Parts: sequence; structure tokens; C-alpha cells
Amino acid sequence: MYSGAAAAAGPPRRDFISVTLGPEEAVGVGGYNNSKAWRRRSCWRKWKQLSRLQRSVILFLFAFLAVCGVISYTSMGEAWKSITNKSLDDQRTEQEIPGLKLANPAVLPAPQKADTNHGDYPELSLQKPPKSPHVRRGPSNLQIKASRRDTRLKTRHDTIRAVDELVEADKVEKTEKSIISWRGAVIEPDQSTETPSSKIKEPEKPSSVEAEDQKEPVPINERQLAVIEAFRHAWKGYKDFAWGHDELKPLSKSYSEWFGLGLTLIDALDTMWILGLKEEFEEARKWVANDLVFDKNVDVNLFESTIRILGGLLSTYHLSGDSLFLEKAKDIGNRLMPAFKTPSKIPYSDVNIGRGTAHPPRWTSDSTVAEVTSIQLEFRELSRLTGDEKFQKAVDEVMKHVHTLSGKNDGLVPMFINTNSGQFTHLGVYTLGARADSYYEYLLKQWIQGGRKENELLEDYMRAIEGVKKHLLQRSEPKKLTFVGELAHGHFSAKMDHLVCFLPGTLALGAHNGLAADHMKLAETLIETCYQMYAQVETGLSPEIVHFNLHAQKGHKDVEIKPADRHNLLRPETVESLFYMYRFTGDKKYQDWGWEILQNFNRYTRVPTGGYTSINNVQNPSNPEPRDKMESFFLGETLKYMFLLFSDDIDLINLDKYVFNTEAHPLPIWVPA
Ligand code: DMJ
Repeated sequence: MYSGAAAAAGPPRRDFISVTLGPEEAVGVGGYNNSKAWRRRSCWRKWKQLSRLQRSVILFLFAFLAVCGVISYTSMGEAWKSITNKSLDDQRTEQEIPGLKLANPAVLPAPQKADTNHGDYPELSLQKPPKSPHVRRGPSNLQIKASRRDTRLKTRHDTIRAVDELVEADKVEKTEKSIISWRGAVIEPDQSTETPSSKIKEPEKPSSVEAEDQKEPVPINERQLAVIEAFRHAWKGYKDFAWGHDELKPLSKSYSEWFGLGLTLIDALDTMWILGLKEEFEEARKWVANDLVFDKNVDVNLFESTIRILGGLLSTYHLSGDSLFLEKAKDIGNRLMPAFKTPSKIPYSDVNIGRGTAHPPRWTSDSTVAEVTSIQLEFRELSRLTGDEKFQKAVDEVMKHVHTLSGKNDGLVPMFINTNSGQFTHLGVYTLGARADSYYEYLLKQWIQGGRKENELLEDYMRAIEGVKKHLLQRSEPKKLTFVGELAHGHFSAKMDHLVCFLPGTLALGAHNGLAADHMKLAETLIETCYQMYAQVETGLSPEIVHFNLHAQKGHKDVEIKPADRHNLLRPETVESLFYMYRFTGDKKYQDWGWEILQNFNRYTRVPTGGYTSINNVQNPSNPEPRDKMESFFLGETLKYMFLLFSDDIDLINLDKYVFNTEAHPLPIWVPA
């Protein structure tokens, strides 16, 4: 370890070995004399006094030890060299899937004790979570306290594992907390996700944990390799033409700025980690370390910067254990806090992160319901990591307030909320699409994050799903696809945003966590519909919005597309739900559907010089009309969920240990006491 104080004290000390052959030699006449010259003479005299045989034996021993040393050095060196070379040469076929490491313990007041009585809501009693048939799975009770070995995210890179073993065996590897560990970083829920305690205390530093894993690594398959290839292609475009900027414009080989904070780079960090793209990650990390500055006079959207930047930094911190990302997360988290200074405590939509001021959009004092209720996972986790409860307090207050509000329709919420009065506005319109979608997602996910104890969240979620069933579900013609429409002042509209396709995945996650089994049935029906939103379209890619036919008409499909809605922004929701469905059922058809979608992205949205582009017309395969923009969520979410969908390793972001935020950034589930 470098020590500044020692360096300042003088030149470095030179260590040497002194061989003392007899006390009389060390303590000469006239007292203690330890000068170098004296010691050299003393050794030589002693040597001369030895018999020839003694000298020969000593010389032989020295020679023998030297030969052994040389032999073991060369064989170690060879093994190391071949391993390193192999891993470098063959990165594509033997990608290391780095392990995960949770960092700090919980430091917040514990949520209320789990209550066996889940209130008076009839469907709140938990069922035993169903088994995923195809893969090893965690305990049915998700109040996990998994053993250290069980919790490891498996390293797939055989060569790197071999290095680990060598290093481990020789005990030459040192823990270097400031350096990212690509090997054997692991989940340590026992240590890291303990129940939030009521005392605010100094959080512990993340510790590099030695790999002890005995489980066979799951090799990367062809489809995952195709995702890695797609990611690299997208990254090449970003690197060549938009490095450090928010979004790539792949056709004009330039970029666009939204917040001017390297949005794509930050959104993609944990994807690179999960895909095992070491070099790309290191390069991006350097940019974060040297160039990412939040002290800027710029207005950012609270929700978007929370889910993409704060969420991305927090999850990367958890995966890598690198404190740089936590520092940056703290910085942006603090800078976003002025948004909560409103008369109602319902946050404003926009914050100037340099000036520390916040405001609503120019034309209204309303905020969007989904936006103010989908920042909770991130701020709660930030409190847990930093020991500063202000972040969690602010977002919990929003949830508590929304819980009590009138204006809901069987648990369904309107799309807007006023920052002055704290009341819903524009009453009477209910959707699971834009402006409301992630409210429902975060009810369930916060409940999971907090260890399934916060009953109000669960109540609101269950009530809302009942509301969906009662008011928004219909079946289309001719295929009788169940879809989620919208309700406007009592009138049903057969319109469904692609955004709604998060719902099958969320329902399946709830069912996996013990909620009503019919949620899983509904998830299975809805994911089929979301798939048909791709399959029934000429390019095999879904438009932004579809309208379903409620009446059979000759020559008409279930899905109708209006000219204004036929764009595709490379969105993740269907692939996200396919991932959950495959994890929980093991049904390979979900992987096959995802594979079709990936191929169609490659066919119609890939730009030869690097990057992918959103398109304007999913109905025209000969000219899908590229829009010249690659959204950050394509790397943050779509490709990440693709990679996870094609994986058969449930420990690759184990859903009993992690909960994804709405931008696909995995955050740890807190473990209850
Ligand atoms: C992402 O930013 C998030 O998934 C958000 O919840 C919805 N919109 C995009 C992806 O479509």
C-alpha cells in the first residue's frame, strides 16, 4: 500500500537478509557492532571454519533449492501466459460473465414488520411461489438468507476461473477496493442486504469477495453471442460518433443532447458488465471518472435522470463494487432533491442540477403520475447505501400521499397530479400506457425491494390489477387476443401502447413472489398479445401504439395501426416480459419469440456504420424510414433483457435477489431480519 507519510519521511528502506551464525559473532569485543563490513567479514570467517563436507552439503542444498525455484516459476508463468492469451484472443466465445457483489448493508429504519394479516383485501394472502421448471431456483420463500455459495453469480469464463484458482491457491491476489474486480465478485446477501436498521450509521465499504464457487459455469450460447455482437455494433456507433453525449444519431454520424450527461454511456454500463464486455466497460468507467460532471447549469427531467442515471450508477456500483459509481450516484441524488420542495411534496418534473432549482413544465403545475411514483426504488436504495434517510423519506411521502388520494377507479390512477394541491387532475382517463405505466410496476417492485413487508404498496398493486381486469381487458378478433385498452370518461378504447407490454413481466414477477396464481395466467395471455403486436406487422417489429379489432372483419388482423403510431423506438417492454416469462416457466417459445425480434431489429434498424436507429414505419419493410436516433434504453434495456432471456442461468441476475428498476438496472432486494 502506498503511504504518503512514509514517502515524505525519506528514501525507501532497502530490506536485506542477515544470517546470524553464532552469538559470539554478533556481539564482538567492545560491544554491539552491526556494521555491514563487520557482518560480511564475520560470515566469511565462519564459512572458512566449516569442514569441506559441511560446505559441500550447504552448497548442494542451495543449488537444489535454486533449481526447484526456477522450475516452479517457469511452469506457473506458462500456465498464466496461456490462460491470459486465451482469454484475450477468444473474448467473443468465452465471455466472462462477471459475478456480482453487493455492497453496503442497509442503514435505514426497518419497514414495518411483516404482518401475516395483509389487511382486509381478499387477495393479499401470499401463495407459495410456483417453481420454474427449467432451471435451478432459489427458495420458494423469498425472504432469503441464502448461503454464500448459493448466492454466487457464476463466472462462465473458464480461463478466468482457472486464473482465479491459481491466484487463490498461491495467495497472491490482494483485495484492491478501488479497482474493479472482474473475477468472482459475488452476491453476499447475508452480509450486504440486511434489514435496514433504525439507526443511521456509517455504511460499510464494499468488500471484494473471494470466489469460492464450485458450480459449473453456464456457457454462453449462440443467441447470447448474437446479442453481444449487436451490443458491440451499437457501441461502435456510439463510440465513433457520439462518445460522451446523450444519444447517437447513427445516420448523420453525430449525436443529440438531452441533458448533456452521457446518457447512453451511463445507461449501458451495467449491460456491459453483464455481457462481460470488459474493455468497453473500462473505457466507459474512465469517462465517468474523468468527464462526468453534474455541476452544470442544465434542466433535467427528475424521472428520466433518476431511472437512467441514478439507477444506472447504483446498479453498476452493486455489480462492480467500484465506489466511483456510488460517489457519482450520491452527487446526482443530492442534486435532484430540490424537485421535492413543492407545496404538496409531490415533486416537480424538472430540476436544474447546477443551480439547485426545480420547476414544473412551463404550461402547467402538474406532474405525471408515473414519473413521481417511479423514482422510489432508486432513492430508497440511495438512502440504504449512504445512511442518509432524506432520499427515502422524500419518495416514501409521495407513495403514502398517493395511497390516500381519491380519484382512483378501482385502483387505477389518473395520469396527472398537481404539485400545489397534491390532487390528481384530468380525472376520468385510465391507462396502463404512457404517464401511468410504471406506477403499477413500482408498487410491486418496491414491495419486493423492501422484503415484502410494506402492505400498502401490495394493497394498491392488487387493487389496481383487479381494476385492470374489471375495466381494461378485452379480447380482439379474429384471434381473440386478450389486450389492455384504455378508459376515457366511461368509454373503452381498444388502444394499447407498446409500453403496456411491461405488464406480463410484472404480473409474472408478482406471481413468482406468491401473489394470485391467476396473475400468471393473465401474464401468459398478455405476452402472447405483445408478441402478436410484432408478428402481425410487416417488419415483425411492433409499432408504438396499436388498436385492436373488436369485431371480426374479413381480411383484417387483430392489430390495426394508425399512420401516426407506426414508429418503433427500439423499446424493451416486450423483450423484458419475455425474459420474465422464460425465467419463470422455462418455455422455450419465449426465447424463440425474442430471437425473432432480435433478428428483425438487425434486419430493419441496424445501421452499417455502427449503431441502431428508431424507425418511422414498421409497415414498410422496403423502407422502414430510419429516424436517425438510437435511444439510450436500447443498450440499457432492450439488449440487456435479450441477453438475459437467452440465458439459462438463473443466477445471472437472480430475481430472488435483484429487482430491476424501470430502466432495467438491477438493484438488490433488501433482506428482512
Ligand atoms: C424507458 O425509459 C423505461 O422503460 C420507462 O419506464 C419507459 N420508457 C422507456 C422504454 O420504453
